[in-house]
Amino acid sequence: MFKKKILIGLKKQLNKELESSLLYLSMASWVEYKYGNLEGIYNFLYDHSEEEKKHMLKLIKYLNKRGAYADIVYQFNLKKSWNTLKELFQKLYKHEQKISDEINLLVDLSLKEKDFFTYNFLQWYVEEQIEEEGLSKMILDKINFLENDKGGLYLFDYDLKNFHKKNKL
Ligand code: OFO
Repeated sequence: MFKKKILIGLKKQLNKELESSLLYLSMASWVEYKYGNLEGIYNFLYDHSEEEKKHMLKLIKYLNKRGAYADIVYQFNLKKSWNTLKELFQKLYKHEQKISDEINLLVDLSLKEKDFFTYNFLQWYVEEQIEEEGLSKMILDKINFLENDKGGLYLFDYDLKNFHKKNKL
């Protein structure tokens, strides 16, 4: 049985993960439409959208298993276009930082409420956010480094394609 504050927090996080999945999906579609030749970048974003869905499913299963119905609320105000690839990846990095803050708050709450099952469950998300933030920062740093270098962008796209194959996101 969850305490009320924990239940609200976990359900909110579940919907944040769904929002993340849709944000990556929206970005993937935009990049594919605008830059059809940058398949490394848009496939990375499509695949990451699936990854976020897995984060959401983990929460759904945890809630349902412990007797709380994991209902889905999907009323998101998603951005649909960006001015540049750089702006898109800046937004993505900010988004991941925001998710990290939310996970931290949830961990803090689980300790305050002495819900050690949830504290333990959330450790997976803590680890994951270190990777997620690091990855989005690494991509943004590379994009910043490239500026308007088209040849560099081509190589970056290739890089991301291979990175993806290696990490099987
Ligand atoms: Fe679910 O980790 Fe990114 O947002």
